[in-house]
Amino acid sequence: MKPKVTRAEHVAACSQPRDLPAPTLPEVAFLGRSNVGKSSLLNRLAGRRQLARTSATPGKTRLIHFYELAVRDTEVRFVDLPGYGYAKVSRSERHGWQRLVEGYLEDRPPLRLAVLLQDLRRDVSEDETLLLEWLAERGVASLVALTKADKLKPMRRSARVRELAVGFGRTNSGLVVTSAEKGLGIDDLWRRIFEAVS
Ligand SMILES: Nc1nc2c(ncn2[C@@H]2O[C@H](COP(=O)(O)OP(=O)(O)O)[C@@H](O)[C@H]2O)c(=O)[nH]1
Ligand SMILES: [Mg+2]
Repeated sequence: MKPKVTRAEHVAACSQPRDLPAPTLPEVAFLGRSNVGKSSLLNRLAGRRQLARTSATPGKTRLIHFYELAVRDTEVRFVDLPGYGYAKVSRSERHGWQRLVEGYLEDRPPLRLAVLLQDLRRDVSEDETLLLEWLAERGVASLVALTKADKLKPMRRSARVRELAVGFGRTNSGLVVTSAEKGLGIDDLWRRIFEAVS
């Protein structure tokens, strides 16, 4: 059954670790390469068209956005971390991203789960493997969400999912296949979010 989100609102946008809101609710963080489909997936999870803005200029903003959602008897914060791997960023911008994102991930008691998004047509790169290792070293539970599954036909898609499972060194329990466009995998993702926050 589709979980019904009864409340979804943007509560904060932060450009520096010291601006982070006081922790009040369990948090689930979303991260991935620019243009991976993060805003689209957040909107789909929330069942709102425009909660997170989908942008035509990826990588432009470097902010952490916090959203609050109420669903069933659970309240949770979704944390939208800025995308990485945008080709045109300078060294200092890259450094700024790292300071902000690591500053959040490193010291955030309410953080229950980090969801790493990966376009299922892309190969796993060092950006992803290092990030997942980094999270594991700090004891942050992680889940890989493959995005834009609708871009491949079913046969090709399953083959690709198997390849990426190997690439990430994960079984089905650490991986979820999604399409924000078609609504695929949304219930599955919610189920894992509930498991993580309750
Ligand atoms: N076909 C398809 N396109 C998608 C999907 N999710 C996102 N996109 C497209 O990918 C682009 C980037 O999406 P966006 O959500 O803004 O990515 P973000 O930069 O990671 O927040 C947009 O053109 C979206 O329409 C999906 O599930 N299927
Ligand atoms: Mg976005």
